[in-house]
Amino acid sequence: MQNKLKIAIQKSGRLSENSLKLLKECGIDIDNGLNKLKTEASNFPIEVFFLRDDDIPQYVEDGVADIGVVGENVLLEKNKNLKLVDKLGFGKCRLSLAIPKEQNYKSIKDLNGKRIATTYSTILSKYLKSQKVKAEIHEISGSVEIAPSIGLADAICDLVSSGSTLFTNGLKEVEVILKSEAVLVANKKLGKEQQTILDKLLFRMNAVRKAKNTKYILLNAPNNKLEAICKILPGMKSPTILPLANKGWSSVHSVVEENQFWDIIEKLKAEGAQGILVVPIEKMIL
Ligand code: PRT
Ligand code: ZN
Repeated sequence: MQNKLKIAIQKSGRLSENSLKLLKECGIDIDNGLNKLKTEASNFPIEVFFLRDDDIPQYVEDGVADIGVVGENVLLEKNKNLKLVDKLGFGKCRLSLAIPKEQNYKSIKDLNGKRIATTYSTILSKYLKSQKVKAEIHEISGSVEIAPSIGLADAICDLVSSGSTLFTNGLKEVEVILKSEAVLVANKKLGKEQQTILDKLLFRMNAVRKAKNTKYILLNAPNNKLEAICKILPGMKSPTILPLANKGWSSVHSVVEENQFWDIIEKLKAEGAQGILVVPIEKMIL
């Protein structure tokens, strides 16, 4: 049997959909039938394990899975000996300290001697130590945001994305301890074959990412403006220029980066470009 790369992703939760999407965008067909714990891709040597996110670092460290997708927050909290391979750009959130909104807050020193409820006791205790604050950490396993209102704690340390959970529970965010997003982690001692498959996967992931940040652009320009227009459009090597049936005009094709996009369009228009078309790119191999 051919060796496979075993990847652990969250079974059901905030990272599940995007983790599967990531594989799909890399052209990997996964049958994720309901309640399956394990499945194989039909067209790529990969096996997928569906697990609770909290268990993924341990499974990857033990080599039960070769690689995994988890939030950086979970990775740091579990503190396992893993290799961080890539940041994935989804599942963005922050781990923050929050207190009841009516309370005054000047600095982290205000938490000296206070009780803080969290599910992130490892990260929190390191942070408090670095800030030279002595507080009592109450580790609980869920519904952290209600701890102050039921008298269990004076403050909480929890994940925040929109802030609406804090708001509805009468809390305000006072410190950001960590900014987090989903990451790809790997076992530190991958076998040779597994490493080769991982490299193939990373190559595909890069091609997808580059394409997302880039647009294909087509426009028509009078020939006497071509030089100025080509200077604005860098392209992968240089723009492609094709003559139009309409004499004295050409069609110019190139790729532009998303973050420079509007800037470039304005300059092109100013130089007399017309009929500008912008098309998404699916994959980009350099
Ligand atoms: O069952 P399993 O253990 O696998 O899942 P889980 O319930 O532990 O995790 P899940 O699915 O809630 O989150 C998985 C990962 O998503 C986390 O580890 C983070 O890396 C990331 N993530 C991104 C978030 C959030 N955003 C988020 N907003 N994880 C949790 N939240 C929660 C937060 O705990 C709080 O209760 O959402 C609430 C706050 O959201 P806002 O929008 O109201 O601020
Ligand atoms: Zn979890």
